[in-house]
Amino acid sequence: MSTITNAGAPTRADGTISLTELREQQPRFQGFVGGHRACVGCGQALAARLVTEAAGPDVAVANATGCLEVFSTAWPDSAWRVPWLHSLFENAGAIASGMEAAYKARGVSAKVLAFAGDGGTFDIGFQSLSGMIERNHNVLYVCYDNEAYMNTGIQRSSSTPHAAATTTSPAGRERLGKRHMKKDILQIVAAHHMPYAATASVAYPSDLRKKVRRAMEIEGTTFLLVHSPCPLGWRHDGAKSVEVARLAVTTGLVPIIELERGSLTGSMPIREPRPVVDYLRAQGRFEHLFVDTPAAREELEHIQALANYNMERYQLRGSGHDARDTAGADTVRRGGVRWA
Ligand SMILES: Cc1ncc(C[n+]2csc(CCOP(=O)(O)OP(=O)(O)O)c2C)c(N)n1
Ligand code: SF4
Repeated sequence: MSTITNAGAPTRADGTISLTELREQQPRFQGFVGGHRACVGCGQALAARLVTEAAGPDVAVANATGCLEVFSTAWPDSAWRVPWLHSLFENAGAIASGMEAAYKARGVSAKVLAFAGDGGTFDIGFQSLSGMIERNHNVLYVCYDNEAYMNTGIQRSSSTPHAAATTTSPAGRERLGKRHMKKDILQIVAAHHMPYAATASVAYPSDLRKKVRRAMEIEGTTFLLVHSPCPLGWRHDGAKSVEVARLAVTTGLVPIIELERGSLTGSMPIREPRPVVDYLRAQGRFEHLFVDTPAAREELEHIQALANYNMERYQLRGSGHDARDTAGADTVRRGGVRWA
């Protein structure tokens, strides 16, 4: 049996503890467990773990195809410890709607969660997502946003940020990465008059868990967009995923906000904003912007202007008295045990 050592948990005389024993001692429910095949440092794997942990056992998942499904369900293994159903790329919203209606008809009390990547949400599954929100099914829809179609080889999606290089928006002499802007999916779903739509990041796990719990309490459709680094597609070291995700927030490029019935009701303040180049330089998908040409300089200025716009629009600039702190007040807990 595989063993690991852990300074924070009870151990055997030889200093080891079996994984089964460790899991049994964990105070938190784990709906998504290890043994999957995600790349090292995959933000989606971390996000799925945090979301299911916060959601608890009384849920059922509809999962659109994409990296999350592929790396977690390779026959004969499954990383899921809750009822889980495959959906197509284009219909997680429709499948989740049907599951919720079936549970209701049978008098079963369980919350349905729909999981999809940005390709399955912003692009190909958008029609069924929109229908589900309009009908106000009692579903929490979580989009794991890694900003491209990663599972099929890093093709751009409408969530890919402006100027990022992907295999279908390469950087070259003609163009510096993706020409178009990232679609503002949060405002688009919020325009359906839905009760709750929010953003979160794997760099802020307590905030993410809190939002899952808040969304679960609401009757009707709720939406959570989780910014989830992909070391393979973003081209950064897998050990730096949380650092990169945090920079996305502290530069203002990924605002962490809550919208209720379309109105802004919450935002994570940024006490010490960082320049966007700190975030961009950390990733190979933006490396073409760091050459000394007028076009590259113009792109960098443009991206900084986008971050400044977010800071103003959502009033993200924080002060020393803010309760939450973007400099890392949250620490990642592993399965309820705080590791030394
Ligand atoms: C209608 C349809 N088009 C294309 C595909 C192939 N396909 C499967 S997953 C995928 C990309 C998924 O991207 P995303 O939803 O962003 O998830 P990620 O893999 O990045 O997590 C594609 C293109 C498909 N299965 N169905
Ligand atoms: S390609 Fe990206 S999203 Fe897919 S498993 Fe690897 S790190 Fe995760």
